[in-house]
Amino acid sequence: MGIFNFLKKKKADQQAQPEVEQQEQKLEKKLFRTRGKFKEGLLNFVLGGKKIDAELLEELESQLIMADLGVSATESIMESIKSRVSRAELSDSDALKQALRDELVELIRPVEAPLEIPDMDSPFVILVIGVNGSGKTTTIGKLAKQLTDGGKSVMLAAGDTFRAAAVEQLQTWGERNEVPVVAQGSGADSASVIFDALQSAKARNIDVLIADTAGRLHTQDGLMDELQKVKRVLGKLDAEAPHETLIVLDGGTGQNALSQAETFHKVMQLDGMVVTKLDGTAKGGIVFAIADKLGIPLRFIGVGEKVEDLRVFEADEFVEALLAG
Ligand SMILES: Nc1nc2c(ncn2[C@@H]2O[C@H](COP(=O)(O)OP(=O)(O)OP(=O)(O)O)[C@@H](O)[C@H]2O)c(=O)[nH]1
Ligand SMILES: [Mg+2]
Repeated sequence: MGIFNFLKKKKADQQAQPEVEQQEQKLEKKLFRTRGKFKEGLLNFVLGGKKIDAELLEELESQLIMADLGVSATESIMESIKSRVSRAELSDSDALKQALRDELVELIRPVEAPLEIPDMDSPFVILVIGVNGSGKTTTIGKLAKQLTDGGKSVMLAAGDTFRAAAVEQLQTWGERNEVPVVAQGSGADSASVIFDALQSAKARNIDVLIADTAGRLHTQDGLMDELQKVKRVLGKLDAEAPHETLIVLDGGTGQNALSQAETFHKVMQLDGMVVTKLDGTAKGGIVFAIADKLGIPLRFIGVGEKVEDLRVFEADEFVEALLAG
């Protein structure tokens, strides 16, 4: 069983107990601001038993766009809702709300695919990429802690050699969680740091190596070249590595996050995504836009700065939390 399925199972086992119900509510709490933005207008205007007519549907459409869902995700939802209206399946606003909920879940269900870390002879390598400030290093720290708590041995590679502070930030996370960090001085070659780390992880029988990378270099092309080089060099030690190329996106940046993911995907072929800062003023709709456009597994969402604020993404739970109250 993959470690995150193990964590999910643990959660399911506990579900009957009231204390875990509180945990469930936590996501709602965490998404409190995002929910405000997302629901503002979206559901409120449907309240009050308004008749479902063309005007109301048009209003719904523009609210979805404003919530950051983007045009194509909005269109796919509206198409389905309109056809249900024309079949007279949605007679009142409650039915419309339920339909909206269902459509939202359906849109993101395909990207609900938790990270599975299989038992292997050599380390499972996670290469973490994304623009500066998106939350890469923080996400690595949280992930490292969750994995070690789940019984995996973890090593970190300080592949963001662009900023001296980046190495220190990763080392702090490492010390806090008693996880070894492989680093060279700032200005070192990122690919060579990560290569050394994989060699060392192999020698020490480490289960998971997580590599941090820079989010910004002097030029965007320079960054993409560097990331490709990291991938190439890792391939020399293990043809399958990196096993997971994981992009971290700041949910607060709206449609920018989508275009970043597209750019990185073209160059690096992403295996998974993390959307962070959904506890902030993000509108939340970006998760739907990304799911619709890219269809890449959304492994985790970040809803705060604590270790437990990195959560396995679950479509139902996410929509419930966004529309709660
Ligand atoms: N509220 C909130 N803050 C977050 C979350 N994830 C990351 N942050 C914060 O976002 C800021 C940037 O995070 P980093 O992890 O340093 O981002 P990075 O991608 O490593 O940035 P660079 O190293 O500059 O490329 C930090 O202050 C984090 O604490 C989240 O889910 N919620
Ligand atoms: Mg960083």
